[in-house]
Amino acid sequence: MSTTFEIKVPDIGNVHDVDVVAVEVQTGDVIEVDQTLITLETDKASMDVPASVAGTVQQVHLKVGDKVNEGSLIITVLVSKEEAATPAPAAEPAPAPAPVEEAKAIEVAPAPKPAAPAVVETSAPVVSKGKAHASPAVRLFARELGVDISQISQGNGRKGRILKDDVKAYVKKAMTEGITVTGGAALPKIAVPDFTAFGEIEVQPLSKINKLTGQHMTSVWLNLPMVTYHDEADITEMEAFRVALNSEKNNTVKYTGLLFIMKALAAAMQQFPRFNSSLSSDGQSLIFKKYLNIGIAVDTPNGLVVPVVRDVPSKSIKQLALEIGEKSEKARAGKLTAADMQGGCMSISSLGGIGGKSFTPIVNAPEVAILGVTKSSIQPVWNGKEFEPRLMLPLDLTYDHRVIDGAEGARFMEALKYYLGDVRRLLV
Ligand code: CAO
Repeated sequence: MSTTFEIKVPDIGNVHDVDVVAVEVQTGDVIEVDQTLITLETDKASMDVPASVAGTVQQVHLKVGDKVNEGSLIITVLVSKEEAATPAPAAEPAPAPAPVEEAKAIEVAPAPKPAAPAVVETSAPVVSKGKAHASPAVRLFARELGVDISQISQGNGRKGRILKDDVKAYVKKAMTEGITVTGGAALPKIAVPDFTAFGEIEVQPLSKINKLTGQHMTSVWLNLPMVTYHDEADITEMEAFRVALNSEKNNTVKYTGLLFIMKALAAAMQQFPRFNSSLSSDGQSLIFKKYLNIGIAVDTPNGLVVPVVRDVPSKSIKQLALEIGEKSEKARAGKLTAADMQGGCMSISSLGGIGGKSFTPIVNAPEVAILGVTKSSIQPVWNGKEFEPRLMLPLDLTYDHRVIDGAEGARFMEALKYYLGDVRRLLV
């Protein structure tokens, strides 16, 4: 005697239209509890959705490339009465499926695959308390994630057996709540008080861009040892040239300093190729890029986005002006595609149109450096005989100190100043 169950996409948090990147089962397969059915992927994480009942797959309702939401139907399973009576619990409490006449929806808890399992201490020796009750496959899985399985006190399998989902839930907790792990401590959370105790408040949800930028910035801040080097470039001649270009008869383009900065940056990156590299994911090698694209941070009503301008060395200042105009307009209209924001080699964050004397921009990893720009101003500069009024542009170079050392950072800045000091040098 059998009955039919539907397994649907569970609560996957506040994300929508999530990509299906793998479908692990097909019609006719005999599946077990905990077996991965599909893998979902968002910009930031991927997660396996496991089966919470054993049985025979009657129909698969999804394919790779589909976009799903909470409640999307994954598979229909034919479950024997015996199996249905003893379902394994999911990692988080899920209703045990009771056999009923009509198809019943079962929601299973997704188990996020950590993007950075390094949060869990891996270097400390694994000291087993000898109490963990888990299969060899689950132990291997835990070892791969650097989890000391003895730290998981109770599993959700039969008789407290530790399941893969328990390991995943442990890692999830370590990443989000900061479990203290052997030999080290994860970050403590910041306590948020009840502000209503002090006065009226209004809560506004963050935009998707705000949230993604926040996650990325936090991960960069925690992973990269960054140094910011400050200096000023004398752009008096560059400015005279820029103003002359803007006032030329029949000129239809707006030339801003940013365009010259992009060209000068590209020239300096060609001179110092480490600035156009990325560390490999195992941190054992440097990947040098033979192309040179520059990301430009653009301020939009929804948050910060970084469209990428490709092949900067081959483009004229005029072409760059048109492209920046078009890309920043697209950015502010929320119309940039993912492709528009990929492939950057180094980024520029220019606050010069607003103000500032200096700041410490955060590297847009896996890039290894970023250039910050604030507002130029006339400064008295000693020319050997007297103080001369010169237009000085403050520059802030943040770099990943694992890739670039201080002397190279300083030399890079000198090269940048050299090109900006007289933009004719860019032609040589
Ligand atoms: N010093 C003095 N004036 C400057 C300047 C500088 N460094 N940079 C720009 N300006 C001037 C421009 O010449 C222009 O003047 P006019 O209006 O008189 O012609 C004005 O400031 C506005 O420039 P702009 O911002 O329109 O153009 P841009 O090419 O300099 O910058 C863009 C384009 C897209 C980078 C910019 O509009 C922007 O969004 N900046 C914010 C980026 C940001 O948020 N960074 C922070 C990231 S970290 O959180």
